[in-house]
Amino acid sequence: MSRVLSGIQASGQLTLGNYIGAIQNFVKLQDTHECFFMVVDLHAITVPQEPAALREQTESVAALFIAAGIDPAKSSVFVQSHVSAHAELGWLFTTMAYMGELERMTQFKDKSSGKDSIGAGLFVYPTLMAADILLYNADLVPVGDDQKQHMELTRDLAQRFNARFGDYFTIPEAYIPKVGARIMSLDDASKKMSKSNPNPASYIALLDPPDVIRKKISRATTDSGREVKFNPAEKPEVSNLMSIYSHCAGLTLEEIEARYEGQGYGAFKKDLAEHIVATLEPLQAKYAEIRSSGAIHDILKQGAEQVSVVANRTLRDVKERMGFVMPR
Ligand code: AQP
Repeated sequence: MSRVLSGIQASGQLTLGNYIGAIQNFVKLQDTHECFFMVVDLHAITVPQEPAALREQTESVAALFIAAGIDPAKSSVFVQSHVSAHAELGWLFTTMAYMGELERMTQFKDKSSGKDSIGAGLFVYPTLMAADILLYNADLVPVGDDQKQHMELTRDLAQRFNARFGDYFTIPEAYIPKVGARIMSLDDASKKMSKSNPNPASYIALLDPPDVIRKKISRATTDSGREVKFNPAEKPEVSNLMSIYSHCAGLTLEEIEARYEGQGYGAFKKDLAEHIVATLEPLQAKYAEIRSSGAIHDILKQGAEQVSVVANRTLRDVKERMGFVMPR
């Protein structure tokens, strides 16, 4: 059975973008693959995090995984920092990566642009991500479109290691959904919807109450036209809302166009908000149950124990191949 590894940063409240672009696919893949899903906290601190917020976000992401349908009996769910091999292999890959290739990463350029002081962690983020994936010799990595470049670097680092130290790593493939791989901001369709965007009106958080969702959708930017048509080049805002609609209502884009022909944006937005509310309500109810039961700690402990066996074996093999003296 081929192996899947993916994760989500504990860097804020999860958004509908994380759900459509990532979590929904995680849930599907667990029936056909051996799955490892992690809450990524070591990456989250590449931008400053308040300790209390980091703690809360980490538990919240883990509980949302379970609430969305990831089943700990089928998949291993764990926190990145609970498995110290991630940080250690990350360092080994940092020594093998070139400054030039890290400088080319668009996520680094986006997140560092306009900042006076840029954390070194943000720069070496992709080498830690490569370690996350290669520690488990994952075959498939479900990610949104924005992670394509990091995936290419992971493949390059795996090949570089194999060429220098002998064939060891599986070269992983990115698994990018055809629709929904990039859900855009509600206030600016040129930017992807992001949980760390300081403007909460730019995203739908998975835990937003129904009235907040309705308000955010009613205020979402559209254009001066009135046609509900899917045309990302000319109507990026409406097309983005249509992608969200399609995911939440289970309708094709053509069906949505037909349904709102000649009706303008008002009715479309009103229905869209209700479809989002209906999609998130069961997830929110399950989330509240999981949080109040405290079960998440046991799930994470069990997950870390399961994956550590694989991770520690990989780290030992890698260090031996690189020439480290192993303790006897
Ligand atoms: N807008 C999006 N549309 C589709 N997929 C998305 N993903 C994120 N945003 C969208 C996918 O969610 C997974 C987890 O992402 P992450 O938290 O590890 O990092 P990210 O891609 O940087 O996500 P955010 O929400 O934008 O986080 P911040 O704001 O902290 O940087 C990935 O598979 C990603 O593709």
